[in-house]
Amino acid sequence: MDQSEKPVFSGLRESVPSHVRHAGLIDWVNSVVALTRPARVEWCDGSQEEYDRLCAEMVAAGTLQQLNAAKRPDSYLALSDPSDVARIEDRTFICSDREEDAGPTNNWVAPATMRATLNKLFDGCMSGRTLYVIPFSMGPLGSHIAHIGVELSDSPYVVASMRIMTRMGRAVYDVLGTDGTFVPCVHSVGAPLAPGQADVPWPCNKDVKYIVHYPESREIWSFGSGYGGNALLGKKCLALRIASVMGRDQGWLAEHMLILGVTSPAGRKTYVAAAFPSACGKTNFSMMIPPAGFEGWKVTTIGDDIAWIKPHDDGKFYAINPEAGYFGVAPGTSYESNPNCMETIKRSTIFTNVARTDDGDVWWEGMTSEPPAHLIDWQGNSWTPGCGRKAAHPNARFTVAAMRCPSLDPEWDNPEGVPLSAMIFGARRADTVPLVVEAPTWEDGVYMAATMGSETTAAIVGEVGIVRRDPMAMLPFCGYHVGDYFRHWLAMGKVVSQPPRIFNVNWFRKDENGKFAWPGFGQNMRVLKWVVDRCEGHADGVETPLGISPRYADLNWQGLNFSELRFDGVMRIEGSTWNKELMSHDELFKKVGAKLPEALKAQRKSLGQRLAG
Ligand code: SAT
Ligand code: MN
Repeated sequence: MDQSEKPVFSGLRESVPSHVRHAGLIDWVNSVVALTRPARVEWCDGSQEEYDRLCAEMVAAGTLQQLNAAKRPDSYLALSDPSDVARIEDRTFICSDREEDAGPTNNWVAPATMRATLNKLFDGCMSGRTLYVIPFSMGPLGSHIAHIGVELSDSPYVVASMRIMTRMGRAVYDVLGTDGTFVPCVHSVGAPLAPGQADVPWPCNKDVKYIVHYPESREIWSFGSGYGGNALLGKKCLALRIASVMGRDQGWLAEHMLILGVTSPAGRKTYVAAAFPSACGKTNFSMMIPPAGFEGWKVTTIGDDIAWIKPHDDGKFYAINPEAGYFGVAPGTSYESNPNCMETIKRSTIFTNVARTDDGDVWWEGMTSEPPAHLIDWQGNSWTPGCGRKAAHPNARFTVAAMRCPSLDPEWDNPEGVPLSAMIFGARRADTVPLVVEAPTWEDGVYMAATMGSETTAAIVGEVGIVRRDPMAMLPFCGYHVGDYFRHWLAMGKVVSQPPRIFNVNWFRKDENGKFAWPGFGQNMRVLKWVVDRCEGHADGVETPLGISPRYADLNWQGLNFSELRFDGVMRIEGSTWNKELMSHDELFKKVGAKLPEALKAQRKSLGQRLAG
């Protein structure tokens, strides 16, 4: 395009609302507008009116379909481009000044090189579109624990989703004042519109995608994708990758963890955080309803994906959920697996890539045992049972406000957070890893978490079912060198006098017929109760080479027919699989290289001896 033809946006300074008084922010918005050259700029206020108007505009554009208001009030369905359905780890970059600060588990490009690449891509990339200015807070607005971000995006779907997932809107500017700190986040779907060019329902760039973080200047730039963690930059990009770097520098932890509260029949409350890789049941676990046999027990939800964990004066770690909504996996969610979630998403929800029923509601695999006789699938095609295709994409999602969750913990919004008694690390493993083990010490626990392996899921673009090491379930989310991250974890255990106990679980072990050997979902309460009782000092266990485990008699089996034989099956530690497992720990440690802490090398040695002995 000839320079003279470029539609230059003018008069932005005049269009800045009077409540935006932050000169640095205005200058930055101006510079991004000059670079990306949108047709319009909209300063979002986060109001219901704005949300409703944007949704109506998206319905008119074909991006959203309004669902049947009687069946699913105030709810919408978005069908993404088939090339834009999940996080793209191989296009995610940590551009620290020094390569060694990104480490062996991150993609690294020198910041100057990356800036040159992105400058070309962002040049004019918003033409024909609206640039939305989205102010948001991760964590309660104005709380000392929260961090503010401002996302500039050319996607109205991102605006609507950010309003659900974060504290988004005008009040953020009051907190920012004239010179407050914010994380600048720039997002474009990477699909400029030429004059007169018709838009598509889900604009994205099929060929070029970049999710870029500059940890030193704490900036995020995302190009080409409109989906989930690629585009809602407060979530994985800010609250995990950038926040993990802040945590390293400031002495706290940003983790891929749900947070839940367990109340005993006697009214004692224990808070637990649990890390699992994407699409391994964090939302289900965080909203669990205790099964028969656990009368009087209650589980309440603080968060389903991210925890910011800080040392507190009383010698404990306190955790907050920086988010305000859930971007959860729909397939498999049902009144059997997660009734609280089904209630949460009954209304006011944006569904992405699920199937649509003939009466304008939604459906996905596992929602009901019998599929409807006819559906429109996630690609917009007619679908019947037995047609051989999945109706919903396996990574189909719902986006819904936390406020809608019936099990929401009254403390979920408390800026002080909740005191953690336990941390659980879990992964998806068909074999090798037993149902539950407690680490005898913090260091043992850090080793266990650091060496965790999990089968890949549809939450990431790539092959599903491959076991890979996923330290602390943070492999795709740690914004710095994984060796420094392990060191930070080891050090954090010494910062407080009562660090949480650390447990390792595996809900996904399979039996000799290839079926899940553990019933999972609400039955996980049996394990959770043992965890909580261990924290309280009144549950027994036995020492195994991996740590402390319950015997059959140490768990409450009331209300479930699960024999001791089957229990032994899910608890078994087999020499042959553990030899392989240790080799894969060694591979990870080799990859971590010179920054691997000595304490973890010592742990590896002693684990080898215990398993051999
Ligand atoms: O797409 S997201 O990154 O937000 C979901 C996930 O992978 O956990
Ligand atoms: Mn996640």
